[in-house]
Amino acid sequence: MLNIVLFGPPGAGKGTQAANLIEKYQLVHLSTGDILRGELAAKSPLGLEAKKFMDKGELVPDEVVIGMIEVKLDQNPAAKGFIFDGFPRTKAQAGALDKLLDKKNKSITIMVALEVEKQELVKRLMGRGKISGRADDQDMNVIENRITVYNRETAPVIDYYNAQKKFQSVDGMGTIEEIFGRLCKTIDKVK
Ligand code: B4P
Repeated sequence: MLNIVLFGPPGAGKGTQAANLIEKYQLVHLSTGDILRGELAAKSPLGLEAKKFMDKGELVPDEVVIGMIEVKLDQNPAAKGFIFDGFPRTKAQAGALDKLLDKKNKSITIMVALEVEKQELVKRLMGRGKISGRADDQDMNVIENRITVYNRETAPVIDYYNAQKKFQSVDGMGTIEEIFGRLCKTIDKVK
């Protein structure tokens, strides 16, 4: 089984690369951002609660996203593996994910972190904001806060996987194809 944590700051290309990786390795894509936006579009109680955090560029509470991931894991018992995109975003989420996987006799194979310069992140997010209509991509203050929250709460997740010798850094600057090539090379070494 191949279980990949695809990691990086907002706008690093996680969602973009996950779409290519699931096709190549036949994995199930679990994006907490996509799941939350789905709940938001459906105006579910969970979505309406999450909106308060997402609109400000803050993280949704750990217990909410951990519960969502458990449901999705249980919905895919025959999966060959998973790509966790945008999750875990805190050390508490990383610990909870290990516990969940352990219960099912599974584990994370590798954590790949896309490294992208801040100026490029802002450019990509503002670019997407113009076409997607995503509220959190259209306001410079919200984008700045997402990057600050990433540095404060999410970047420490690297230490968590480094301690398990599962962390790999990948250059996330360049074309989508170039970055995909680098990711595959890194993943193929541990597959
Ligand atoms: P996410 O949906 O995870 O969104 P994201 O961090 O903005 O990155 P995404 O992966 O979608 O974008 P990508 O880099 O592919 O999170 C949104 C919000 O949900 C969070 O702020 C938080 O509130 C909440 N949330 C989600 N998960 C959570 C969790 N686990 N815990 C708590 N809260 C959580 O792409 C960005 C743009 O760049 C795209 O337009 C793309 O086309 C472009 N791009 C990609 N690669 C490129 C390249 N190589 N060159 C040029 N452009 C490129």
